[in-house]
Amino acid sequence: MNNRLNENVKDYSLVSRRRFLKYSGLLGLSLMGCSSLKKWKGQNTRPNILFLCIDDLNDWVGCMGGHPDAKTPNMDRLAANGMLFTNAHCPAPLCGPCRAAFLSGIAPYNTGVYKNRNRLRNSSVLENTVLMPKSFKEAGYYVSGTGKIFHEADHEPDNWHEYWPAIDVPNPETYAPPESEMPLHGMPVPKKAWGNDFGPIPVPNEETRDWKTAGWAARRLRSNELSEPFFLAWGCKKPHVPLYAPQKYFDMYPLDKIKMPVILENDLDDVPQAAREIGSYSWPWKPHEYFKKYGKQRECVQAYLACVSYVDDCVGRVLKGLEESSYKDNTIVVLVSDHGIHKGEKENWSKYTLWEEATRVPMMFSGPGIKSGSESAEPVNLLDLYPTFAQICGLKTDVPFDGSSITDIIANPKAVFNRISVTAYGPHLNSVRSRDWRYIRYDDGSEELYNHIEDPYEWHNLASKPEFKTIKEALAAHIPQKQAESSRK
Ligand SMILES: [Ca+2]
Ligand SMILES: [Ca+2]
Repeated sequence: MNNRLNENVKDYSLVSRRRFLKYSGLLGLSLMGCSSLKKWKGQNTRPNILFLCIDDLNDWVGCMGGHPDAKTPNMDRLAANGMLFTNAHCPAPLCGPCRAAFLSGIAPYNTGVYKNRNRLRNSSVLENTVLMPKSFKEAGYYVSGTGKIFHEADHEPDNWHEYWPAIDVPNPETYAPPESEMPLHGMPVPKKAWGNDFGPIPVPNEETRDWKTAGWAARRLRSNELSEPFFLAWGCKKPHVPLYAPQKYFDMYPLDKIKMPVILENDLDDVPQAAREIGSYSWPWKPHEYFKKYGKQRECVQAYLACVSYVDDCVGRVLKGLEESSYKDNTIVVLVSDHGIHKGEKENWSKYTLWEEATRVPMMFSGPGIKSGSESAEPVNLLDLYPTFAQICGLKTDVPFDGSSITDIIANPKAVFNRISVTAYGPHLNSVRSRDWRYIRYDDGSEELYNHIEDPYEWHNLASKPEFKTIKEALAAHIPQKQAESSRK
Protein backbone atom coordinates (compact mmCIF):
# COMPACT_ATOMS: atom_id res chain seq x y z
CA MET A 1 0.00 0.00 0.00
CA ASN A 2 2.74 2.44 0.96
CA ASN A 3 4.59 1.79 -2.25
CA ARG A 4 1.51 2.55 -4.24
CA LEU A 5 0.89 5.75 -2.35
CA ASN A 6 4.43 6.92 -2.86
CA GLU A 7 4.38 6.03 -6.51
CA ASN A 8 1.18 7.94 -7.03
CA VAL A 9 2.44 11.01 -5.25
CA LYS A 10 5.61 10.99 -7.31
CA ASP A 11 3.76 10.58 -10.56
CA TYR A 12 1.28 13.33 -9.88
CA SER A 13 4.03 15.89 -10.36
CA LEU A 14 4.40 14.67 -13.94
CA VAL A 15 0.70 15.01 -14.54
CA SER A 16 0.75 18.51 -13.11
CA ARG A 17 3.53 19.40 -15.48
CA ARG A 18 1.55 18.15 -18.43
CA ARG A 19 -1.45 20.12 -17.28
CA PHE A 20 0.69 23.24 -17.13
CA LEU A 21 1.85 22.68 -20.71
CA LYS A 22 -1.73 22.14 -21.73
CA TYR A 23 -2.94 25.35 -20.15
CA SER A 24 -0.07 27.29 -21.62
CA GLY A 25 -1.11 26.10 -25.06
CA LEU A 26 2.19 24.41 -25.90
CA LEU A 27 0.77 20.91 -25.93
CA GLY A 28 -2.22 22.03 -27.96
CA LEU A 29 0.03 23.44 -30.66
CA SER A 30 2.05 20.28 -30.89
CA LEU A 31 -1.09 18.28 -31.61
CA MET A 32 -2.12 20.31 -34.59
CA GLY A 33 -1.12 20.35 -38.20
CA CYS A 34 -0.06 17.78 -40.74
CA SER A 35 2.85 16.38 -38.77
CA SER A 36 0.43 14.59 -36.45
CA LEU A 37 -1.47 13.20 -39.43
CA LYS A 38 1.54 11.41 -40.80
CA LYS A 39 1.97 9.79 -37.44
CA TRP A 40 -1.47 8.21 -37.49
CA LYS A 41 -0.38 4.69 -38.30
CA GLY A 42 0.98 5.51 -41.72
CA GLN A 43 -2.47 6.28 -43.13
CA ASN A 44 -2.30 8.15 -46.41
CA THR A 45 -5.82 9.45 -46.13
CA ARG A 46 -7.59 10.86 -43.13
CA PRO A 47 -9.89 8.29 -41.56
CA ASN A 48 -13.65 8.65 -41.40
CA ILE A 49 -15.14 8.81 -37.92
CA LEU A 50 -18.35 6.99 -36.99
CA PHE A 51 -19.27 8.44 -33.62
CA LEU A 52 -21.81 6.48 -31.57
CA CYS A 53 -23.01 8.41 -28.55
CA ILE A 54 -25.31 6.63 -26.12
CA ASP A 55 -27.41 8.45 -23.53
CA ASP A 56 -27.16 7.38 -19.86
CA LEU A 57 -25.42 4.05 -20.49
CA ASN A 58 -23.41 3.01 -17.44
CA ASP A 59 -20.98 0.10 -17.27
CA TRP A 60 -23.72 -2.53 -17.65
CA VAL A 61 -22.10 -3.64 -20.88
CA GLY A 62 -20.85 -7.22 -21.15
CA CYS A 63 -17.23 -6.33 -21.80
CA MET A 64 -17.16 -3.79 -18.94
CA GLY A 65 -18.39 -6.22 -16.32
CA GLY A 66 -20.72 -3.75 -14.60
CA HIS A 67 -23.59 -6.24 -14.54
CA PRO A 68 -23.15 -9.99 -15.00
CA ASP A 69 -26.45 -10.40 -16.86
CA ALA A 70 -26.00 -7.62 -19.44
CA LYS A 71 -26.32 -8.98 -22.97
CA THR A 72 -24.55 -6.65 -25.38
CA PRO A 73 -22.92 -8.77 -28.12
CA ASN A 74 -22.52 -5.89 -30.57
CA MET A 75 -20.75 -3.55 -28.18
CA ASP A 76 -18.66 -6.46 -26.92
CA ARG A 77 -17.62 -7.25 -30.48
CA LEU A 78 -16.78 -3.61 -31.15
CA ALA A 79 -14.56 -3.53 -28.06
CA ALA A 80 -12.95 -6.85 -28.97
CA ASN A 81 -12.12 -5.52 -32.43
CA GLY A 82 -10.49 -2.43 -30.99
CA MET A 83 -9.63 -0.76 -27.73
CA LEU A 84 -11.71 -0.57 -24.58
CA PHE A 85 -11.05 2.17 -22.04
CA THR A 86 -12.06 0.61 -18.76
CA ASN A 87 -11.56 3.74 -16.67
CA ALA A 88 -13.29 6.40 -18.78
CA HIS A 89 -15.34 9.11 -17.11
CA CYS A 90 -17.67 11.98 -17.88
CA PRO A 91 -16.88 15.69 -17.49
CA ALA A 92 -20.28 16.15 -15.81
CA PRO A 93 -22.76 13.52 -14.58
CA LEU A 94 -25.71 14.72 -16.67
CA CYS A 95 -26.63 15.20 -20.31
CA GLY A 96 -26.42 18.90 -21.18
CA PRO A 97 -23.20 19.91 -19.40
CA CYS A 98 -21.47 16.71 -20.44
CA ARG A 99 -22.30 17.24 -24.09
CA ALA A 100 -21.42 20.95 -23.92
CA ALA A 101 -18.06 19.85 -22.51
CA PHE A 102 -17.13 17.13 -24.98
CA LEU A 103 -18.48 19.04 -27.98
CA SER A 104 -16.47 22.13 -27.02
CA GLY A 105 -13.46 20.44 -25.42
CA ILE A 106 -13.79 22.78 -22.44
CA ALA A 107 -14.65 21.62 -18.93
CA PRO A 108 -17.69 22.77 -16.92
CA TYR A 109 -15.46 24.42 -14.30
CA ASN A 110 -14.20 26.73 -17.05
CA THR A 111 -17.50 27.33 -18.88
CA GLY A 112 -19.99 27.45 -16.00
CA VAL A 113 -22.26 24.96 -17.82
CA TYR A 114 -23.07 22.69 -14.88
CA LYS A 115 -26.77 21.95 -15.19
CA ASN A 116 -29.20 21.01 -17.95
CA ARG A 117 -30.85 24.40 -17.71
CA ASN A 118 -27.56 26.08 -18.75
CA ARG A 119 -27.63 26.56 -22.52
CA LEU A 120 -24.29 25.93 -24.18
CA ARG A 121 -24.05 29.28 -25.95
CA ASN A 122 -25.11 31.23 -22.87
CA SER A 123 -21.69 30.59 -21.43
CA SER A 124 -19.48 33.58 -22.23
CA VAL A 125 -16.60 31.14 -22.70
CA LEU A 126 -18.50 29.10 -25.30
CA GLU A 127 -20.20 31.97 -27.13
CA ASN A 128 -17.92 31.70 -30.16
CA THR A 129 -16.20 28.36 -29.65
CA VAL A 130 -15.95 26.17 -32.74
CA LEU A 131 -17.62 22.94 -31.63
CA MET A 132 -16.45 19.48 -32.61
CA PRO A 133 -18.74 18.85 -35.62
CA LYS A 134 -18.07 22.34 -37.00
CA SER A 135 -14.37 21.76 -36.62
CA PHE A 136 -14.66 18.60 -38.74
CA LYS A 137 -16.58 20.67 -41.29
CA GLU A 138 -13.87 23.33 -41.40
CA ALA A 139 -11.26 20.61 -41.89
CA GLY A 140 -13.01 19.41 -45.06
CA TYR A 141 -14.96 16.52 -43.55
CA TYR A 142 -18.50 15.72 -44.62
CA VAL A 143 -20.43 16.05 -41.37
CA SER A 144 -23.77 14.35 -40.80
CA GLY A 145 -25.75 13.06 -37.88
CA THR A 146 -28.99 11.88 -36.38
CA GLY A 147 -30.49 11.63 -32.90
CA LYS A 148 -29.28 13.19 -29.68
CA ILE A 149 -25.75 14.53 -29.99
CA PHE A 150 -26.25 18.07 -28.72
CA HIS A 151 -28.48 18.34 -25.66
CA GLU A 152 -32.01 19.20 -26.80
CA ALA A 153 -32.21 22.97 -27.52
CA ASP A 154 -28.43 23.24 -27.89
CA HIS A 155 -28.67 21.54 -31.33
CA GLU A 156 -27.03 23.72 -33.97
CA PRO A 157 -27.95 23.13 -37.62
CA ASP A 158 -24.89 24.93 -38.95
CA ASN A 159 -22.58 22.37 -37.33
CA TRP A 160 -23.76 19.81 -39.86
CA HIS A 161 -24.01 19.32 -43.61
CA GLU A 162 -26.85 16.89 -43.09
CA TYR A 163 -29.04 15.76 -40.21
CA TRP A 164 -31.89 13.29 -40.01
CA PRO A 165 -34.85 13.56 -39.92
CA ALA A 166 -34.12 17.23 -40.73
CA ILE A 167 -31.29 19.68 -40.23
CA ASP A 168 -33.21 21.43 -37.44
CA VAL A 169 -35.08 18.33 -36.19
CA PRO A 170 -32.56 15.98 -34.56
CA ASN A 171 -34.98 13.24 -33.55
CA PRO A 172 -37.81 11.34 -35.26
CA GLU A 173 -41.13 10.52 -33.60
CA THR A 174 -41.20 7.60 -31.21
CA TYR A 175 -43.86 5.49 -29.53
CA ALA A 176 -45.01 6.60 -26.08
CA PRO A 177 -47.71 4.84 -24.05
CA PRO A 178 -51.01 6.72 -23.70
CA GLU A 179 -51.19 8.78 -20.52
CA SER A 180 -54.10 6.66 -19.34
CA GLU A 181 -51.73 3.70 -19.04
CA MET A 182 -48.92 5.59 -17.32
CA PRO A 183 -46.98 5.02 -15.26
CA LEU A 184 -46.40 1.50 -16.57
CA HIS A 185 -44.59 0.50 -13.37
CA GLY A 186 -47.81 0.93 -11.43
CA MET A 187 -46.45 2.86 -8.46
CA PRO A 188 -48.62 5.83 -7.45
CA VAL A 189 -45.81 8.37 -7.91
CA PRO A 190 -46.56 12.04 -8.55
CA LYS A 191 -47.11 12.86 -12.22
CA LYS A 192 -43.91 14.86 -12.42
CA ALA A 193 -42.10 11.57 -11.75
CA TRP A 194 -43.58 9.83 -14.79
CA GLY A 195 -40.47 10.70 -16.77
CA ASN A 196 -38.77 7.94 -14.76
CA ASP A 197 -41.34 5.35 -15.80
CA PHE A 198 -40.34 1.85 -16.93
CA GLY A 199 -41.91 -1.17 -18.57
CA PRO A 200 -42.38 -3.04 -21.84
CA ILE A 201 -44.13 -1.32 -24.74
CA PRO A 202 -46.39 -3.17 -27.20
CA VAL A 203 -44.70 -2.06 -30.41
CA PRO A 204 -41.94 -3.44 -32.63
CA ASN A 205 -38.51 -1.81 -32.90
CA GLU A 206 -39.63 -0.06 -36.07
CA GLU A 207 -41.80 2.33 -34.06
CA THR A 208 -39.00 3.39 -31.71
CA ARG A 209 -36.64 6.31 -32.09
CA ASP A 210 -33.21 4.74 -31.83
CA TRP A 211 -34.09 1.92 -34.21
CA LYS A 212 -35.17 4.55 -36.73
CA THR A 213 -32.05 6.71 -36.35
CA ALA A 214 -29.83 3.60 -36.44
CA GLY A 215 -31.58 2.60 -39.65
CA TRP A 216 -30.86 5.98 -41.21
CA ALA A 217 -27.20 5.83 -40.21
CA ALA A 218 -26.89 2.29 -41.58
CA ARG A 219 -28.58 3.24 -44.87
CA ARG A 220 -26.38 6.30 -45.25
CA LEU A 221 -23.27 4.19 -44.75
CA ARG A 222 -24.44 1.36 -46.98
CA SER A 223 -25.31 3.82 -49.75
CA ASN A 224 -21.58 4.45 -50.31
CA GLU A 225 -22.64 7.98 -51.23
CA LEU A 226 -21.00 9.84 -48.35
CA SER A 227 -18.08 11.94 -49.51
CA GLU A 228 -14.87 11.14 -47.67
CA PRO A 229 -13.53 11.82 -45.24
CA PHE A 230 -16.70 11.95 -43.17
CA PHE A 231 -17.77 12.39 -39.56
CA LEU A 232 -21.08 10.63 -38.99
CA ALA A 233 -22.65 10.91 -35.54
CA TRP A 234 -25.41 8.69 -34.21
CA GLY A 235 -26.97 9.83 -30.94
CA CYS A 236 -28.89 7.07 -29.19
CA LYS A 237 -31.49 8.21 -26.65
CA LYS A 238 -31.94 5.00 -24.64
CA PRO A 239 -31.21 3.77 -22.01
CA HIS A 240 -32.23 7.24 -20.81
CA VAL A 241 -35.49 7.19 -18.85
CA PRO A 242 -38.32 6.43 -19.38
CA LEU A 243 -37.07 2.85 -19.58
CA TYR A 244 -39.40 1.66 -22.33
CA ALA A 245 -38.41 -1.07 -24.74
CA PRO A 246 -40.29 -3.69 -26.76
CA GLN A 247 -41.36 -6.74 -24.77
CA LYS A 248 -38.78 -9.05 -26.38
CA TYR A 249 -35.97 -7.23 -24.57
CA PHE A 250 -37.68 -7.70 -21.21
CA ASP A 251 -38.04 -11.38 -22.05
CA MET A 252 -34.24 -11.60 -22.27
CA TYR A 253 -34.07 -10.93 -18.52
CA PRO A 254 -36.53 -13.10 -16.56
CA LEU A 255 -37.30 -11.27 -13.33
CA ASP A 256 -36.56 -14.19 -11.02
CA LYS A 257 -33.12 -14.74 -12.53
CA ILE A 258 -31.77 -11.18 -12.55
CA LYS A 259 -28.81 -10.48 -10.31
CA MET A 260 -29.31 -7.31 -8.35
CA PRO A 261 -26.53 -4.71 -7.95
CA VAL A 262 -24.26 -5.36 -4.99
CA ILE A 263 -25.31 -2.92 -2.32
CA LEU A 264 -23.95 -2.25 1.16
CA GLU A 265 -26.60 -1.61 3.77
CA ASN A 266 -26.23 1.87 5.28
CA ASP A 267 -23.61 2.77 2.68
CA LEU A 268 -24.46 6.44 3.15
CA ASP A 269 -23.52 6.40 6.83
CA ASP A 270 -19.97 7.55 6.15
CA VAL A 271 -20.61 10.18 3.46
CA PRO A 272 -20.98 13.90 4.12
CA GLN A 273 -24.40 15.52 4.22
CA ALA A 274 -23.55 17.27 0.93
CA ALA A 275 -23.59 13.87 -0.80
CA ARG A 276 -27.22 13.40 0.22
CA GLU A 277 -28.15 16.71 -1.30
CA ILE A 278 -27.45 15.63 -4.88
CA GLY A 279 -28.71 12.67 -6.90
CA SER A 280 -32.19 11.17 -6.67
CA TYR A 281 -31.68 10.69 -2.92
CA SER A 282 -32.43 14.41 -2.63
CA TRP A 283 -35.58 14.40 -4.78
CA PRO A 284 -38.77 15.33 -2.95
CA TRP A 285 -40.61 12.22 -4.21
CA LYS A 286 -37.90 9.90 -2.83
CA PRO A 287 -37.66 7.25 -5.57
CA HIS A 288 -35.70 4.84 -3.37
CA GLU A 289 -38.49 4.86 -0.80
CA TYR A 290 -41.07 4.11 -3.50
CA PHE A 291 -38.98 1.27 -4.91
CA LYS A 292 -38.61 -0.26 -1.45
CA LYS A 293 -42.23 0.20 -0.48
CA TYR A 294 -43.59 -1.34 -3.69
CA GLY A 295 -40.74 -3.80 -4.23
CA LYS A 296 -39.96 -2.48 -7.69
CA GLN A 297 -36.14 -2.47 -7.60
CA ARG A 298 -35.91 -5.71 -9.54
CA GLU A 299 -38.32 -4.56 -12.24
CA CYS A 300 -36.42 -1.31 -12.68
CA VAL A 301 -33.14 -3.20 -13.05
CA GLN A 302 -34.83 -5.49 -15.58
CA ALA A 303 -36.11 -2.47 -17.53
CA TYR A 304 -32.66 -0.90 -17.64
CA LEU A 305 -31.08 -4.15 -18.83
CA ALA A 306 -33.85 -4.47 -21.44
CA CYS A 307 -33.11 -0.98 -22.71
CA VAL A 308 -29.36 -1.70 -22.76
CA SER A 309 -29.97 -4.74 -24.98
CA TYR A 310 -32.29 -2.71 -27.20
CA VAL A 311 -29.52 -0.12 -27.54
CA ASP A 312 -27.06 -2.87 -28.36
CA ASP A 313 -29.29 -4.10 -31.18
CA CYS A 314 -29.41 -0.55 -32.53
CA VAL A 315 -25.60 -0.32 -32.30
CA GLY A 316 -25.43 -3.61 -34.21
CA ARG A 317 -27.68 -2.16 -36.88
CA VAL A 318 -25.37 0.81 -37.45
CA LEU A 319 -22.24 -1.37 -37.40
CA LYS A 320 -23.77 -3.73 -39.95
CA GLY A 321 -24.32 -0.73 -42.22
CA LEU A 322 -20.64 0.12 -41.90
CA GLU A 323 -19.50 -3.46 -42.44
CA GLU A 324 -21.52 -3.66 -45.65
CA SER A 325 -20.15 -0.37 -46.94
CA SER A 326 -17.00 0.58 -48.81
CA TYR A 327 -15.89 2.60 -45.78
CA LYS A 328 -15.24 -0.25 -43.39
CA ASP A 329 -11.46 -0.24 -43.75
CA ASN A 330 -10.96 3.48 -43.36
CA THR A 331 -13.41 4.30 -40.59
CA ILE A 332 -12.67 4.61 -36.91
CA VAL A 333 -15.70 3.74 -34.80
CA VAL A 334 -15.88 5.52 -31.46
CA LEU A 335 -18.57 4.54 -28.97
CA VAL A 336 -19.20 6.42 -25.73
CA SER A 337 -21.99 7.21 -23.30
CA ASP A 338 -22.42 10.71 -21.88
CA HIS A 339 -22.34 9.49 -18.25
CA GLY A 340 -23.44 6.55 -16.12
CA ILE A 341 -26.36 6.06 -13.73
CA HIS A 342 -27.18 4.48 -10.37
CA LYS A 343 -29.59 1.59 -10.07
CA GLY A 344 -30.07 1.59 -6.32
CA GLU A 345 -26.43 1.90 -5.26
CA LYS A 346 -26.11 4.43 -2.44
CA GLU A 347 -29.92 4.71 -2.45
CA ASN A 348 -29.81 6.53 -5.78
CA TRP A 349 -31.66 5.76 -9.02
CA SER A 350 -30.22 8.58 -11.07
CA LYS A 351 -27.16 10.22 -12.56
CA TYR A 352 -26.32 13.57 -10.84
CA THR A 353 -23.79 12.14 -8.37
CA LEU A 354 -19.99 12.14 -8.26
CA TRP A 355 -19.59 8.42 -7.55
CA GLU A 356 -18.33 5.72 -9.91
CA GLU A 357 -21.81 4.63 -10.99
CA ALA A 358 -22.54 8.07 -12.43
CA THR A 359 -19.10 9.08 -13.73
CA ARG A 360 -17.89 5.87 -15.39
CA VAL A 361 -18.73 5.51 -19.06
CA PRO A 362 -18.10 3.03 -21.85
CA MET A 363 -15.48 4.31 -24.28
CA MET A 364 -14.24 2.20 -27.17
CA PHE A 365 -12.25 2.92 -30.32
CA SER A 366 -12.08 0.50 -33.22
CA GLY A 367 -10.65 0.79 -36.72
CA PRO A 368 -7.43 1.25 -38.66
CA GLY A 369 -4.39 1.73 -36.43
CA ILE A 370 -6.13 0.40 -33.32
CA LYS A 371 -5.02 -2.96 -32.01
CA SER A 372 -7.78 -5.56 -31.63
CA GLY A 373 -8.50 -6.67 -28.12
CA SER A 374 -6.51 -3.87 -26.49
CA GLU A 375 -7.58 -2.39 -23.20
CA SER A 376 -6.40 0.44 -20.96
CA ALA A 377 -7.19 1.28 -17.36
CA GLU A 378 -5.75 4.76 -17.75
CA PRO A 379 -8.22 7.37 -16.49
CA VAL A 380 -9.59 9.22 -19.50
CA ASN A 381 -12.41 11.68 -19.87
CA LEU A 382 -14.89 12.49 -22.63
CA LEU A 383 -13.10 15.86 -22.73
CA ASP A 384 -10.29 13.96 -24.44
CA LEU A 385 -12.44 13.14 -27.50
CA TYR A 386 -12.18 16.47 -29.32
CA PRO A 387 -8.38 16.79 -28.95
CA THR A 388 -8.05 13.14 -29.98
CA PHE A 389 -10.10 13.72 -33.13
CA ALA A 390 -8.10 16.89 -33.75
CA GLN A 391 -4.92 14.87 -33.77
CA ILE A 392 -6.17 11.88 -35.74
CA CYS A 393 -8.13 13.88 -38.31
CA GLY A 394 -6.05 17.04 -38.55
CA LEU A 395 -8.64 19.45 -37.21
CA LYS A 396 -7.00 22.86 -37.02
CA THR A 397 -8.55 24.18 -33.88
CA ASP A 398 -7.34 26.74 -31.39
CA VAL A 399 -9.76 25.65 -28.65
CA PRO A 400 -8.01 25.73 -25.22
CA PHE A 401 -8.74 22.08 -24.56
CA ASP A 402 -9.13 20.87 -20.99
CA GLY A 403 -8.57 17.29 -22.11
CA SER A 404 -5.76 15.91 -24.21
CA SER A 405 -5.36 13.44 -27.04
CA ILE A 406 -5.40 9.78 -26.06
CA THR A 407 -3.53 8.52 -29.11
CA ASP A 408 -0.50 7.87 -26.89
CA ILE A 409 -2.63 5.39 -24.94
CA ILE A 410 -3.98 3.81 -28.12
CA ALA A 411 -0.39 3.30 -29.28
CA ASN A 412 0.72 1.88 -25.91
CA PRO A 413 -2.28 0.34 -24.17
CA LYS A 414 -0.23 -1.19 -21.37
CA ALA A 415 1.74 1.95 -20.53
CA VAL A 416 0.96 3.95 -17.41
CA PHE A 417 0.56 7.66 -18.10
CA ASN A 418 -0.82 8.68 -14.71
CA ARG A 419 -3.58 10.74 -16.21
CA ILE A 420 -6.35 12.12 -14.05
CA SER A 421 -10.03 12.58 -14.81
CA VAL A 422 -12.05 15.35 -13.20
CA THR A 423 -15.86 15.41 -13.13
CA ALA A 424 -17.77 18.56 -12.12
CA TYR A 425 -21.33 19.04 -10.93
CA GLY A 426 -21.17 22.68 -9.86
CA PRO A 427 -18.67 25.31 -8.82
CA HIS A 428 -16.24 23.63 -6.37
CA LEU A 429 -18.22 20.40 -6.58
CA ASN A 430 -15.78 17.95 -8.13
CA SER A 431 -14.67 14.36 -8.29
CA VAL A 432 -11.18 13.22 -9.22
CA ARG A 433 -10.35 9.75 -10.53
CA SER A 434 -6.86 8.29 -10.84
CA ARG A 435 -6.05 4.68 -11.70
CA ASP A 436 -6.58 3.54 -8.15
CA TRP A 437 -8.43 6.27 -6.28
CA ARG A 438 -11.46 8.48 -6.25
CA TYR A 439 -11.52 11.74 -4.36
CA ILE A 440 -14.65 13.87 -4.07
CA ARG A 441 -14.82 17.38 -2.67
CA TYR A 442 -18.19 19.06 -2.24
CA ASP A 443 -18.80 22.79 -2.35
CA ASP A 444 -18.89 22.98 1.44
CA GLY A 445 -15.39 21.47 1.62
CA SER A 446 -16.51 18.03 2.80
CA GLU A 447 -14.72 15.08 1.25
CA GLU A 448 -14.74 11.43 0.28
CA LEU A 449 -11.81 9.21 -0.62
CA TYR A 450 -12.00 5.67 -1.98
CA ASN A 451 -9.32 3.11 -2.74
CA HIS A 452 -10.49 1.38 -5.91
CA ILE A 453 -8.05 -1.49 -5.58
CA GLU A 454 -9.50 -2.60 -2.26
CA ASP A 455 -12.93 -1.03 -2.47
CA PRO A 456 -14.27 -1.01 -6.06
CA TYR A 457 -17.82 -0.17 -4.92
CA GLU A 458 -16.71 2.94 -3.01
CA TRP A 459 -18.19 1.71 0.25
CA HIS A 460 -15.56 2.87 2.72
CA ASN A 461 -14.87 6.59 2.84
CA LEU A 462 -11.24 7.08 3.92
CA ALA A 463 -11.23 10.89 3.75
CA SER A 464 -11.04 11.42 7.51
CA LYS A 465 -8.18 8.97 8.09
CA PRO A 466 -4.88 10.77 8.74
CA GLU A 467 -2.82 8.09 7.00
CA PHE A 468 -4.38 9.06 3.67
CA LYS A 469 -3.74 12.78 4.00
CA THR A 470 -0.94 12.77 1.42
CA ILE A 471 -2.84 10.89 -1.23
CA LYS A 472 -5.89 13.03 -0.61
CA GLU A 473 -3.93 16.24 -1.05
CA ALA A 474 -2.24 14.93 -4.18
CA LEU A 475 -5.63 14.19 -5.72
CA ALA A 476 -7.15 17.47 -4.52
CA ALA A 477 -4.34 19.34 -6.27
CA HIS A 478 -5.96 18.41 -9.59
CA ILE A 479 -9.13 20.32 -8.80
CA PRO A 480 -8.84 23.71 -10.46
CA GLN A 481 -8.78 26.42 -7.80
CA LYS A 482 -10.63 28.89 -9.96
CA GLN A 483 -14.04 27.61 -11.01
CA ALA A 484 -16.57 29.39 -13.17
CA GLU A 485 -19.85 30.42 -11.62
CA SER A 486 -22.96 28.95 -13.21
CA SER A 487 -23.43 30.45 -16.68
CA ARG A 488 -27.21 30.46 -16.43
CA LYS A 489 -28.68 33.74 -17.62
CA1 LIG B 1 -27.42 11.56 -20.60
CA1 LIG C 1 -20.18 4.05 2.61
